[in-house]
Amino acid sequence: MKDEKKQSKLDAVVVGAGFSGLYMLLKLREAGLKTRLYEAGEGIGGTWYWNRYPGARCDVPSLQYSYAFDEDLQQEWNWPERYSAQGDILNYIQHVADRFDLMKDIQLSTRVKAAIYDDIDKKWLIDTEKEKVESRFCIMATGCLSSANLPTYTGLNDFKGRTFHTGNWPKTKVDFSGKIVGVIGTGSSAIQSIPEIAKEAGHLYVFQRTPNFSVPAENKIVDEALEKKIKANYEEFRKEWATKPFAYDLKVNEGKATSASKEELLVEYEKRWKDGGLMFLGAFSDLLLDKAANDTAANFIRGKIEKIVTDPKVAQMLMPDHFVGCKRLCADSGYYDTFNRDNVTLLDISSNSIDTFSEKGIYLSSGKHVMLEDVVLATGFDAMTGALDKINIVGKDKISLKEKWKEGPVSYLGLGISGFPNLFHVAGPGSPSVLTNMLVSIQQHVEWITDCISWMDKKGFSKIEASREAEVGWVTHVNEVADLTVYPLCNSWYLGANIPGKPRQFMPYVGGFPPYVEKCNDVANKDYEGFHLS
Ligand code: N01
Repeated sequence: MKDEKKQSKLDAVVVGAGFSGLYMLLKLREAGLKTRLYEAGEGIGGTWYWNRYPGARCDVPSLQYSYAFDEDLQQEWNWPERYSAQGDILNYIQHVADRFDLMKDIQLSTRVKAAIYDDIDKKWLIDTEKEKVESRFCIMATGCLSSANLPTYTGLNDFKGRTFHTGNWPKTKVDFSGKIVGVIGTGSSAIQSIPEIAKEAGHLYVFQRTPNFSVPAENKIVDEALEKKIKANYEEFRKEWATKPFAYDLKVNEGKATSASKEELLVEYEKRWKDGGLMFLGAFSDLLLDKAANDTAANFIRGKIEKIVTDPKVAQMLMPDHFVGCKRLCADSGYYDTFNRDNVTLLDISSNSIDTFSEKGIYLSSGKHVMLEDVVLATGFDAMTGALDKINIVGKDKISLKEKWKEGPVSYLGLGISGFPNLFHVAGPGSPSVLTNMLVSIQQHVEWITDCISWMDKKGFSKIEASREAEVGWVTHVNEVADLTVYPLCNSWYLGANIPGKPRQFMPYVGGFPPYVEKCNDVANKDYEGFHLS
């Protein structure tokens, strides 16, 4: 049958309309490339479009979690809160798209199904649901946490109540008033949504497999004096924040927990707990590097849980026994306190696991049936590689990316992949991405990619491809650095450990944002060392 799809020829295709894709579109357009962005969703915003669950908000301060590329934009925008709620971030993203007239080059509701490289004509053949496109470059801005992890419980489809995943939440408000609700999972999404759902629900059951460390977010309205101070010198502040390991103003104490006295530990942890947010991770310079140092932080948080939660058995169940930060530290608003409510019950599914769903709830392996009207799957994502796995990406040697990455993702700087010429990945595995302020990492990648393409055009190159040696060397380095920290010591999505059968490999680069930028700049200054150009 004749393929009736529209055919287009472009210089660049961008996949995904989150913060990465939108800025990528803007920069490539400015560089003179005929560019089009394809987005599966009905709207733009990526993470902030899909994650509309109650309580969803950012854990990086809003004045830093925003684009830095336009002085007028950063001056005119006013953030209402210290940590922005999902809706406010989505409004900002829409404002940016309107202000820079991006929508005209964005095609919504169009999933990219395949991208196949044609090595003879040096172009990507991209197949979307509606259109076939030929393009010199293909830029994957598909997000690190965009492919939902949906558990495959027996009987889930038979459940007659409503089922939601936090990462694919309905656009209209979900009313839990008086309902018997079950939340499965206790990661960041659960920890933000549980206190909100508990306020509405008739009864809330929390199904916990692994407890998580959380610190109070201490969200509040934006401090006007601070906003004024930052806006008076935004560029300088941004420059300074980019010199920090996490690419934002997370102040790391130079002192070590292992050489601090009990009193010093307590003073520092209390101060950080009171200030709120992920600043807690900077309490001591060895917190993420040394097990004994980390234990001091873990004990402090466990002590807080013991004080906040009135039922000692529940408090005990909520106490994690892993290292602080090796699963992403959560920032909450009243999470532990929620377990003091009469309408909230914590169920430990590590010892008494979910057996099957029934039409009216969940059977645990003990035989106990928990009656439910609504189920919220706060079960996270197939992180960093999941979104790419859904697209049939085939490189120059007819090998798919899924096949190439079957033992774990291998790429050069998280930007380019050997065997996949002219394909770039924004904030891919092997880059600092999820361990930093994403907005800063995204902008650095987008600008690096744009500079690279402009340089190629100037020099008359039509093809760029990471060398096998460069990507192997880089991934070895990424793993070596991770092994110096506590990060690989628990079962996190950073390692792919949350997805059955996914190879265990530490995916983000933990060496810090500044050294990573230095490496990227060095590669560019040496005429893209580690890449083959032709
Ligand atoms: O996902 P998660 P998330 N049966 O993977 C459990 C960012 N984020 O959506 O730990 C039962 O962290 C799983 O249990 P276990 C942030 O980077 C940021 O919460 O695997 N349980 C875990 O408890 C974050 O880290 C914010 O044993 C199952 C939970 O589900 C990342 O997104 C807010 C299960 C999943 O936790 C992901 O967070 C929200 C199963 N089959 C998200 N499968 C901010 O604050 C999984 N679980 C900015």
